[in-house]
Amino acid sequence: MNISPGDRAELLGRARAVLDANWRGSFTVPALRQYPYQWSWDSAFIAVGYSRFDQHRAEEELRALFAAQWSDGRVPHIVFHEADAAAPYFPGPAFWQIERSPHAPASHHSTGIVQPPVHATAVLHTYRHAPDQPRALAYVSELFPKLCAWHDFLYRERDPHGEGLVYICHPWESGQDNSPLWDPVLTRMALRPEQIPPYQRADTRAVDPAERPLDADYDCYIFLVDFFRQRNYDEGRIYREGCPFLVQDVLFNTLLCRAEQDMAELAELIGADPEPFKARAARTASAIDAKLWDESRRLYVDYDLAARMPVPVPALAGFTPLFAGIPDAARAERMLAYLGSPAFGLSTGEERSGFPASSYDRFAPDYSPRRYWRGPVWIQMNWLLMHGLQAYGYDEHASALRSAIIDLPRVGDFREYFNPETGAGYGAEVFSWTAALLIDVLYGEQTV
Ligand code: 9WN
Repeated sequence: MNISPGDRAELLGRARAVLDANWRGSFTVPALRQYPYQWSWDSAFIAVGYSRFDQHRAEEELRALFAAQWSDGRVPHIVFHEADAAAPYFPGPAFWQIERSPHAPASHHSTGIVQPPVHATAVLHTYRHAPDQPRALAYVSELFPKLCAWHDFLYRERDPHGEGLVYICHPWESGQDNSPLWDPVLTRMALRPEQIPPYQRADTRAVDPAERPLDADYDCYIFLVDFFRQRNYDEGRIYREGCPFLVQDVLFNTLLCRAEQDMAELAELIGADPEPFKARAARTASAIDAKLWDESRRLYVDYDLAARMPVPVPALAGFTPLFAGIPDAARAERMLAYLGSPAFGLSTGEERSGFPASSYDRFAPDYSPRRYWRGPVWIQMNWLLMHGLQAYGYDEHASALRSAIIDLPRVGDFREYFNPETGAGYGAEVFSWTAALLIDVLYGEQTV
């Protein structure tokens, strides 16, 4: 990577300042003005960044998140640690009403849904980079049973047919809120006004509405939260009583598979049996490969359990099984023919233009370079794919993604997501995982 030592030091300083601004003493908010609480998968990526230079914060980050774990093992997607947050957020604790569930902790306010399970992966990074290894090992021992309970929750409550694939029941659970992946499901919901509880959005106060989901999307998000709270967050009832959103998502299952692989490594570190984790990871990998692969489209696609049909949408997430080593070499080669094309801005050589990788095929009719998960580049997606491509030996493509992780904050600042054509930054400002993963990548370069 062509970055001078001076530029590297300056960029690292700016990235650390972002994390300092968002650090709340025991955890880090994604962005003070837009997301003033603790988010689950954000904290995992943030811990990966801290692992490079601050063992204490890396450990505290997930410790704070798991302090709000429910007694059934679920790790909530937001923990509302502070009653008086720095900015308004909707839906807050009063809307979620998690006290309706017997499993919710009395000690913390949180949401009742989940986000992708990147936590075991983050704990492994924290261990590997820790200067104080004995302390890191104690940390692994402390987190290990909590991670077990978390993954057990997913396999127990979200895999009704024992397929090795878990479902998500809300777009927010995917982390890719308004991805075109959900359009077929949300359209089918065809909500009537009286089904939607009254509410007021807070997310478009600080961010241009053109960069956020539509009101119609929010109606569906809020309807679903209401559906869950009416059923006291009872997973069995939510499934049996006709939840319209039940999706076996490629990204979520891939990250679970990788997390189980990483659990096997964590188990070995503390003298526990790694085999059950290896077996579960292998089962999930085979299920993803068998059920979610789309041969004609050359990527993996989600499966809509409620409608019993695949969701054939060309989202970038369909390539993430590379991160868990799921496709064989021949399949990976087929994927690369598509991923490495102008469709995702990841072509090499003369065809290259703009910044990889757009979150949605740039030639799809409803692609938008600006609207959230419908086209913009997201740093954590680049990071996942960078690792995946590297493991398969696609060094040139991996290196293009790494360059984008470094260049985008320089062009578009430490924003939440970026225009794939111009690099302009959008969404929340002073955004934590953009900084954390940049730090990880810059340190990685120093050590390879
Ligand atoms: C809802 C915090 C989160 C990320 C998600 C991203 C966005 C929230 C929102 O922000 O979602 O969870 O209000 O838009 O889509 O991936 O975890 O950074």
